[in-house]
Amino acid sequence: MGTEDKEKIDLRSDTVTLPTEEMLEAIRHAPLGDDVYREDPTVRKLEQMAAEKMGKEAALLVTSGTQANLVSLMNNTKRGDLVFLEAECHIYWYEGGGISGVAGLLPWRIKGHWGAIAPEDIEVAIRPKNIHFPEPALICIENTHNRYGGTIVTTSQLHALSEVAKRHGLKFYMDGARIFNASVALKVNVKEFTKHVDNLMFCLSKSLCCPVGSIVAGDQKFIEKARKTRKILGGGMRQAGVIAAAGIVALETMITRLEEDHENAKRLAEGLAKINGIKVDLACVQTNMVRFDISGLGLPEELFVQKLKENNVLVSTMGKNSVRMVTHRGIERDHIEKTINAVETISTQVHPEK
Ligand code: TLP
Repeated sequence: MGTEDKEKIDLRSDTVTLPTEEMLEAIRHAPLGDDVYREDPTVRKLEQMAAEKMGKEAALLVTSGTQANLVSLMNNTKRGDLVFLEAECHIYWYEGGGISGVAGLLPWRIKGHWGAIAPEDIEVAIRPKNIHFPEPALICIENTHNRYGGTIVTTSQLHALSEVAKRHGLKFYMDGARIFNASVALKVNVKEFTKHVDNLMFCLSKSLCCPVGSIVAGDQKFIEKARKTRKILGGGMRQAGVIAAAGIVALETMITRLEEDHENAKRLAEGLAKINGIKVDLACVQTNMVRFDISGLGLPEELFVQKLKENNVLVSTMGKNSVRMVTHRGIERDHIEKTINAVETISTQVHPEK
């Protein structure tokens, strides 16, 4: 949670997490060098650890999840190519249109079920070679899926999509910003997810609590090219060991605790589901997010957010009548109960008769 006000329950995102004491200590003592010259030993160590964890040949530290996606999009394609992605994905919704504006790609959105695109829907979208058509190059999947409320694309769904990609000579990429949440929730090694994709990214700066940073992982050639692309995009960093040091601690200590966040999200969702005017699909609550519908309250979402803020609970909206709460380190059971009570109070204010 933010430092400025300890009373606030900040459920807007897991990006608000602060580094742990151990991370700050590691940053203080990290051996450093110029990483553009590849002379930062701490960055090298993190990249090697990350590659091993992901079961890929190599990895690259980048500044953010958005930069990781952009570098990967550019690396897997050439300008003018077509990219298949799920209709609600982060790349399309929240990355400033970089997929087209910077990478020069044509996004082809396919509506999925809770973030998983049906392989047959991609098959239908792929057209035969023809002088009129843009060249299809890449399939992107997001795991866990943000706008569906942290839902998991399972390993068998990934396998089926990878078969389509192979059959049509397409690359397969995963925005795995929260892939460790999926791995912990399903109790399967993260490599069971990553083995199906050619390359991927994950974020250090979300529920793993690092202050900055994401990782791109793939084969040697891909990562070599990504290093150049990152430089072009202004992401070549110098003594980046100060970032990597926290990343190493995150990979060593912050993964298994995600289970707590998932339990808290479940408890939160169950509590919210009982409140008059709130609709939650409990089956969607699979990791550390709760997305719910407030249309039954008859309040515009901005007003609902404002009222919660007055009760010291910060949340974010995901569109009309839709609200998102994200659990993370620093959110305890007590905060969950207080949040449920705050929503209940709002509901009683707008529906006093019930
Ligand atoms: N998501 C943020 C906001 O941008 C919405 C959040 O609070 O959830 N992929 C996925 C699936 C993401 O959820 C995010 C961030 C990113 C990429 C981008 O990461 P950053 O913020 O590091 O650029």
